[in-house]
Amino acid sequence: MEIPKDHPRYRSLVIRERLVEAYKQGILAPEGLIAHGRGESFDYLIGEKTIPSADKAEKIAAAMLIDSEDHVLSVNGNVAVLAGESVLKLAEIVPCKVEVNLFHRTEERISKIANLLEEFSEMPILGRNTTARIPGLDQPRGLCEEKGIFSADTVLVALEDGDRTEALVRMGKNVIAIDLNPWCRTAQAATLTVVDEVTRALPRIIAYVEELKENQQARKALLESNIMKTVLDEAKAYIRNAR
Ligand code: PTJ
Repeated sequence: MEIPKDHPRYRSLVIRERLVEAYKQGILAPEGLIAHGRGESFDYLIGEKTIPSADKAEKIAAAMLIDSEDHVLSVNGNVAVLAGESVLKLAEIVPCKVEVNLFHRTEERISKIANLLEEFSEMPILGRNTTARIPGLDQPRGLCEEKGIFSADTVLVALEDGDRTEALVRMGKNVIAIDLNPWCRTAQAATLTVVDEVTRALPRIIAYVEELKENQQARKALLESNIMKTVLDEAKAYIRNAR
């Protein structure tokens, strides 16, 4: 469908078309379209912009990623379609690994999503060779790579399912979540939650990685600030007071 450039909701409509197209190609799960609608409703409530608490969380996320030893960016269908290029850019500058890990897992979708991500970088994309399992997640979505999510100390997830986030935290990992709904289980369970839209959040985290990479003192101060949970409460308060 041709979307007129002067339509007041041009960007939103273009993104919807992209998601529908990805669904037709078997990259996006049908449930991904529903998930996107859930996200859009929360994005309306925060004014479709990065709120101050998200900005703080994005800066802490950058510091956490730089100072982790073994970090993985976990990618599902929605994240690949919406922000695949940003994921690879972040992975290259941190640097860290990228693994496809799906809720509605099929080998065909894993392969299609990995192929899509490979268009943005020459980095190896993990997720095809899953020999490990996240303890307590018996469904196929618990499968992961031994040298990827399974052994990581920090995992960044976006638009993620609560069970998997909780299981990763139980494994002792730092989980950085990007999710527009501060009340969802992922947001509650994650070590740090960025309440922002994924296509806004990732470029901002990239910019903070660039800013903080050579500034160990600033990173130390951020990581010792102990505001991981405060930023989530601030996002909830922002939405409560928004309308
Ligand atoms: O590709 P798969 O098979 O791994 O499946 C991925 C989906 C997204 C379908 C799966 O993880 C799922 O069903 O997710 P949920 O449970 O619907 O949760 C999605 C969460 O992401 C919700 O809390 C939404 O508010 C949030 N969300 C949706 N779109 C965005 C978002 N958060 C940030 N940016 C978005 N664009």
